[in-house]
Amino acid sequence: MAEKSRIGVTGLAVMGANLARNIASRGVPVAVHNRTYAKTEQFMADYASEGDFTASESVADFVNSLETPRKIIVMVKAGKPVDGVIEELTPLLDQGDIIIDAGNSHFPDTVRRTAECEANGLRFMGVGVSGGEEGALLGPSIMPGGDPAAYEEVREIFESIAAVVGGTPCVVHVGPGGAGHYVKMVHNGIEYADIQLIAEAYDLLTNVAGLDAPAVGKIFEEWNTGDLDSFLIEITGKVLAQTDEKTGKPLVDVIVDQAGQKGTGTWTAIDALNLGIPLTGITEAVFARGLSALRSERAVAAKTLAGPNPAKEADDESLVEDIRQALYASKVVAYAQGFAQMRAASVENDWGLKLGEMATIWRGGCIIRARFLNRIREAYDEHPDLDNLLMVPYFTEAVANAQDAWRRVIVKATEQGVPIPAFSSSLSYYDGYRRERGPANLIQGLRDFFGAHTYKRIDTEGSFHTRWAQDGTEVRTD
Ligand code: NBP
Repeated sequence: MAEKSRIGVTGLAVMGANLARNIASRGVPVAVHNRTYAKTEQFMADYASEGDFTASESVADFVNSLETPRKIIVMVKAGKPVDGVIEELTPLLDQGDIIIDAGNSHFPDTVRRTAECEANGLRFMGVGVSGGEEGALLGPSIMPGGDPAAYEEVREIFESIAAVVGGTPCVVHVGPGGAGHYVKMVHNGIEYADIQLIAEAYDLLTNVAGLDAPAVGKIFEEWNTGDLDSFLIEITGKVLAQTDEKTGKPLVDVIVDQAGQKGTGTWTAIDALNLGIPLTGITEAVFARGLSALRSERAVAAKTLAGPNPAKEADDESLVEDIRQALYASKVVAYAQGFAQMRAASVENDWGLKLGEMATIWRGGCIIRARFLNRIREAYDEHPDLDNLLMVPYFTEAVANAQDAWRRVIVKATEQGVPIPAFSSSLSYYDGYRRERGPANLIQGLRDFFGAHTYKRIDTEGSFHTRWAQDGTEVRTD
């Protein structure tokens, strides 16, 4: 009888195939399966020589080809397909077997699936995997959630396939239940904010500083040598440097300005709204993609709605440096918000997330990998219960140093009619957060006027209502 495989992968599209190859490349025997058998056959034709793979056509044979307790990575399209695969696997599995959903599942689904599997005597793990197809093959950032004992059984394999930064693998058990997919969701949300901020900087460098795409590309290349050093800044330089073969123009200039999305940014924003956490950067990034999608409406509005008619300015070195600083400060705010959201979710769900570890495992393999995550890790190492990243000296100073430039850029963009929703909402968040007294006193007054929602006083304990439309007297309501 053939030797049993240590782990199985079902779902051999680009992510599953590359993950299976990555695992096999570490000398681990891997069982592979895909709903459509032709894909499994193709996989074996292309990669069988790379490692010890056992391919099966039926789910039953796949399950039987695994040593027990079985460990099965499900890498299929998120949503109903994951439930379908679990339903198919469940009657074929034994008590204690482990189903690992490594796709981009929505965390409430993971919470539900964990309970359903537990009721059937199975262990379930929701695992975030970032890094796209190249990451899956060469070393992703992995965010495993679920039963810690189940994680111990796959830890060695996960640590061997993850990206490594400074000798530390980019994987750690994140927390129970839906914690892994939650952290992956916020990772993707931060990715939205990062990309939107980069797009705003590109817009300003193009439409305010008057530079062409290759020149902007060189600026990003230069920025990638400093505080902004990150995968996304690096590939921005490369994308802007690309020439279109057909027209000879910069390729970005012939790409339609409509951004797609798969929904993880929206999930992050909705969850922040549910938690009551201000998450302006990520949410504005989602809205900006929505606005970009209204291409035909924008074409009409461009001819109808008045703007300030921006005059292009010549390349101005101080403007370029101002934009760099505005980008950095806005990025600090976006991360501060994303980490505050994870903290709130951890408290709400009792996940015990260690935020410094999240920064650690995002330093390599994933799309938002960046030098700057080292600073975030250090901040949480020193202050594990930090309310807000802006409050540690490194970030307090970084934003204080950048704020004049940040404000100048926002004034200039606004004067010239260039939209900068993520830059400006990040500054408004910063200004709002650093204010001891804001204007919500008036909001409370209005709410009390029209709805008797009551208010609190700065000088006395208790709740009060004023009979605004009657005799104007104040009554205590508690
Ligand atoms: P896709 O998300 O395109 O899914 C294709 C796979 O799902 C195929 O193996 C397909 O089998 C299988 N599948 C479907 Br569709 N419906 C099924 C069903 N009812 N039962 C069983 N299998 C079913 O693949 P992907 O791009 O490799 O992504 C896999 C997961 O990883 C997704 O959750 C994705 O969001 C996540 N992810 C992707 C990336 C990326 O860069 N692409 C990065 C990080 C995470 P078939 O061959 O029979 O149709």
